[in-house]
Amino acid sequence: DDGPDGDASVLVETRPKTKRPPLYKVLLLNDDYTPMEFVIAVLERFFGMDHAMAFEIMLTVHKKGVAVVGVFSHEIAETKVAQVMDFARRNQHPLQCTMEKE
Ligand code: TYC
Repeated sequence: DDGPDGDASVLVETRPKTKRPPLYKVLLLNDDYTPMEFVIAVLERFFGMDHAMAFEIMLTVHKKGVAVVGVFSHEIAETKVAQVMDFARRNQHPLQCTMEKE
């Protein structure tokens, strides 16, 4: 305590600070040219979705303009974005994939 003797032994926060790493949303963006089947293939190949889920998410992006396709650590999110961008470029589609902190 901090009595008249001047001993300022102050009790402080004892809760252990378990710092969790920040998570990142990976976003897929709509465009007018990438074929729907290609987007479905991307979601199956890089995000482990089955065909029905991939179709549903593709349609969401097509209708809304953007959708979150996964949430990952910074390193994994960066890898997913790079894989999608590289696959799209190699196939000459303008598909865009980005990430943002959650
Ligand atoms: N809008 C595209 C089309 O009509 C399909 C599409 C869906 C493209 C999702 C990109 O992220 C995307 N062919």
